[in-house]
Amino acid sequence: MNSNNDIDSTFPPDFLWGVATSAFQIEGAAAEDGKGRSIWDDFCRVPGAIVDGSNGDVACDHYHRWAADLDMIKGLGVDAYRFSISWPRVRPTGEGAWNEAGLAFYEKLVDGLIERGIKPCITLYHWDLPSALQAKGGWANRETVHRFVEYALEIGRRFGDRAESITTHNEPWIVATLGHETGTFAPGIKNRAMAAQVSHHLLLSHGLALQALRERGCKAQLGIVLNLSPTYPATDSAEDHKAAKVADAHLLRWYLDPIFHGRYPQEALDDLGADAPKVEPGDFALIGQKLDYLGINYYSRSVISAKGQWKAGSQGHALTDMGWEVYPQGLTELLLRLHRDYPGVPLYITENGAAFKDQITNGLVHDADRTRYIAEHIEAVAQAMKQGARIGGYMVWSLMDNFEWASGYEKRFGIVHVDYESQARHLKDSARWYRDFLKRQRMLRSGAAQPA
Ligand code: IFM
Repeated sequence: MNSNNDIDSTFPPDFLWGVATSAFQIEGAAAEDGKGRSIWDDFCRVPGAIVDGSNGDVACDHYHRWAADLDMIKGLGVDAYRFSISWPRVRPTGEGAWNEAGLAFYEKLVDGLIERGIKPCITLYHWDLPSALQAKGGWANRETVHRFVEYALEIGRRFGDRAESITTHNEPWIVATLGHETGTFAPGIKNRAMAAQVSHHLLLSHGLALQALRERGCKAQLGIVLNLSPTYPATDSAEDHKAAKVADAHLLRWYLDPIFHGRYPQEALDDLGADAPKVEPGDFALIGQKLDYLGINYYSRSVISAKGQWKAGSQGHALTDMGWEVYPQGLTELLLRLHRDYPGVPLYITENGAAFKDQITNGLVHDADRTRYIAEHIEAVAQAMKQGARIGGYMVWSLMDNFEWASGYEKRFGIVHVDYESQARHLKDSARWYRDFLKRQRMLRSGAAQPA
């Protein structure tokens, strides 16, 4: 890669390039057309839960602006759009009657994408559990697993023939750990044993949904998306190495090992002790359904110090506005490790991107840091592919600025700027770079251009 962020690798012709969003973060229309409440609607009302006191009531108003947003996506020249379905929009209480008006929105979205030549990649669960299910215990209640399977089957029945892929869960670690252990995300619970049980139920619901969708002949590719932040010891000391191994067992292997190897990692079980989840006979066989793909959300590495003394950026790496280190080589290393330890499944980068403080002037945003971040990570993917990893696609997080959970609207991840007052969208320089990069990739593939 040179200083203009030109990437000289040519990706395979069927490599899937995309942009990603999620329902709660962009849709708004929180109480429209019969939509039920979600745990995030509730969490946003908890004083102090969201940094800027905001909520998802309007967000990017995508529910009303979807057609123009799809035109914008088409203009970027991507192959695929990854979005999530709001469970309470299509089944307001998580059980009982389906909400046809809510389903009609996703019908329009899916058909609108296909009309524009863009592949719909659906995520079923991107964190917005119907509040009515939370009132019955939420993910800590094993019954929720069955409600999720019903939801997955209905979406599979309606969209499975048109969607490119259906992902069960986005980042179950966040749901379990931030939602139920640290309590910093919805539903705001602080209980380590419950968090471990929730993680098990999420995995079980994933496996059961995959099994049920396949039994019904669902045509879409089926998989799961994990946030995989590789862990590194802060120093060469034995304590830091040990702490990094335990952290890795909690964050990466906790979700990968049950799916691929039929067990939880012993290091994490030892650390959990009495807080380890209750696993019923046969659960691991259900969880271990074959994946058509594994989605990886990569943003940064985690550096682990046994004494908790490590400071992000102390080794000279730049930080994003989230305070996360820019560490593209971590992505290459992660992909090669996955290729080695969990072979046989195509890997997709389902999220990668960065929040930076943007300035908009006359509709222009010169987000050089974000452009460089994206280019460096695409290059990191290319490096992993050159060394043998099987990667099927890459998606930028995010299409546009949106509700960044507990950070509210203060952190901007979009390659498109959103003015939340007027809802005007403006392509940032990073979006223009991505669009031009994709154009060039198409030319390189067809032999009409020379590598940079
Ligand atoms: O905005 C989130 C997204 O919902 C899940 N992955 C990480 C992103 C950035 O924090």
